Amino acid sequence: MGQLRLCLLAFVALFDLAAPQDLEYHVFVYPHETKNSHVLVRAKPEQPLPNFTVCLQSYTDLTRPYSLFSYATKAQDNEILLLKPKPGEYRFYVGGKFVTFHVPQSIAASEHICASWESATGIVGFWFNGKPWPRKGLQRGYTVGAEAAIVLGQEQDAFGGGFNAQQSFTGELSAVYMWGTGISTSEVMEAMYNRPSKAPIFGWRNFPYKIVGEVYLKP
Ligand SMILES: *[C@@H]1O[C@H](CO)[C@@H](O)[C@H](O)[C@H]1NC(C)=O
Ligand SMILES: [Ca+2]
Repeated sequence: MGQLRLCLLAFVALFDLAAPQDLEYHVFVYPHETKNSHVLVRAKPEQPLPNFTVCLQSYTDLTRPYSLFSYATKAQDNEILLLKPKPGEYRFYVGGKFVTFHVPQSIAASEHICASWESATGIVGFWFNGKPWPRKGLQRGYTVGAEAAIVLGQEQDAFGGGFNAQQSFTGELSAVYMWGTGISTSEVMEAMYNRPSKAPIFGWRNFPYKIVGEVYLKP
C-alpha cells in the first residue's frame, strides 16, 4: 500500500515538473554571470513562421551586452535574437540580420519590450514599455525555421549552446510570450499585464520551461 502511494506521488511529481505553469506574479532570477545558466523554453512553433511577435519584461543593472531571447535553428544561430548591446539600445535579429532600436537610458528600471516581424514586407514592430517605436524592416521574404532551441538569458552560437558569459543575463526576467502572428498596441498592453486575449505559441500564464544551472523562479 505504502509503495503504491509512493509510486503515485513520484508520478505526480514528475508530471508536475513537466507541465507548464502559470507564472503570473513570478520572475526568473539570474543571480550572477555564468557561461551556462539559462531557461530553456520547452515549446516551439509547429510550422515555419512568416510572422511572429515576442514580448518580455526584464530588470537589470547590467551595462555590458546581454541576450534576453535567443531562438536558434540548426541552420542559423541568430534566427531570432533580442539582445541589448548597451544601455539605451536594443538589437532585434531575424535570420542573422538585425535592426537597432534606440530607447531611453535607464539604470535598474524594469523594461517591457515587444518585437514583431512579418515576412511579406519585412516590417519590424517594436514597443518599449507599451509605446510603439517607429517601424523598420529586414529580411523581407524570409521564413523563420520551426525546429528551434529557445533559450532565455544566454546567447546561442550553436543550436542549444555556444554560450558566452560576457553575453549572459543577470537580473530578473518575466512575462515572456511568443505568437506566430503580428500584434496590436492594445495586445502589447495585454501581454504587459499578463492578460493576453490571443493564444500564444507559449506564454507566461502557461509557461513550458526547464531551468538549466543557476536560475530561480521567485515571486
Ligand atoms: C502574415 O502576415 C501577413 C501580413 O499581415 C498576412 O497577410 C498573412 O496572412 C500572415 N500569415 C499567416 C500564416 O498568418
Ligand atoms: Ca549567436
